[in-house]
Amino acid sequence: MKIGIVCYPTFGGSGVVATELGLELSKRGHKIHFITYNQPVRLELLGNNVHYHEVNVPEYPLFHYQPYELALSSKLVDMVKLHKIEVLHVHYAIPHAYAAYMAQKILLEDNIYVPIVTTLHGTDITLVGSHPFYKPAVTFSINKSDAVTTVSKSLKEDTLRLFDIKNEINVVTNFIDLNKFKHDYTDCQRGMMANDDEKIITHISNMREVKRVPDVINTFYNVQKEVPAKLMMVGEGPEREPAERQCRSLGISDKVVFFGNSNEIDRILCFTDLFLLPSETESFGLSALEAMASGVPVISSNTGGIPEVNLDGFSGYLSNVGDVEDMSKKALHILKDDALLNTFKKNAKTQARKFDILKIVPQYEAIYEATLSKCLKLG
Ligand code: GMT
Repeated sequence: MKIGIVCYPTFGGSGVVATELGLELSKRGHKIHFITYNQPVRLELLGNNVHYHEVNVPEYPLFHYQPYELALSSKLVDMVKLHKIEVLHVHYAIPHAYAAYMAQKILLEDNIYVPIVTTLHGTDITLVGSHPFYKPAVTFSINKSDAVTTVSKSLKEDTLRLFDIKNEINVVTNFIDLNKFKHDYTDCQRGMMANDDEKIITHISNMREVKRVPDVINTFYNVQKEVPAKLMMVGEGPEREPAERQCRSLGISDKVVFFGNSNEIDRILCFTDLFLLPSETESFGLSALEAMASGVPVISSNTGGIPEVNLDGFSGYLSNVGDVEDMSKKALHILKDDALLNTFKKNAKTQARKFDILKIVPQYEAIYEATLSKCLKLG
């Protein structure tokens, strides 16, 4: 199949999922066309089956806001015609589903029907999309998609609760390429980051308010009082500066490393003992799954789709949002007992295998095929 993928090309989870999906589909013989404003950060290899088409938005001083949706719709029209793209898979409703709908309508003028598959990722529903300023357009574009998927059961429930949805919603969970997280634990060079007696705790996010970064620092602060430990903070965002200040005022700056954005997540997770994800809301928690695939147990909040990913008492522990004391207690429970830590590490890997890319990608292929045959039937 020839598939157009529209996504945000940044470090956010939706862009990562879209990129990994495209790469796996290309390995399975599909021709993939990424259409976005930058080359997606995890997209390193372009080849016979993987193409990238840049959406350009010319700056014009008259416009207070440059019209990205318009440029994207036009690019989609051109690319569908030029490369005979059969399905458009758009990740994140805003503005991608809306722009794709416009492209679909424009193409109909030339008797071309391209079905749209929309994958909802979380904040497009729970935080931004349900805002009254966007809600009518988001509802419309979800209802007009030929197929809609959410990345967890929890996000499906949120979507049905927050919007007037007429379409069927399929849950296709996020996934992981287990081969990318296969480590040899003797070769992690953890000595570069910590002493032998120190445990390594990691947090990875785009450091927005929703990630509750201060809870990460406070949990670590409690843990390091009882167990020698280092904290790895990976990612960039508005909460990074305040977090650095918080570390200084708690007197733990020498124990915390701020990496910024990294393309070496697998290497960082390789030497990690415990992962923290105390988010306010999280439709899935891809970073927790990446940690688990590396054999790292997760202490997380019990919000949104996280309990579908991190199994309480098995791959880690869940706590109520904001309950730093409970998260600290549970982190210490795991970290103080090496045998228990090893059991949790093994369990984390076992749990991650449920989300093997090889189990999930065929579900998307089936959806593409269903939309195509529906279109053929409709003539
Ligand atoms: O919250 C983020 O880190 C970014 C955001 C995105 O759209 O890229 O992530 C959302 O989609 C990810 C991939 O499906 C999910 O794993 C995240 O849980 C979800 N974030 C939220 O729901 C807050």
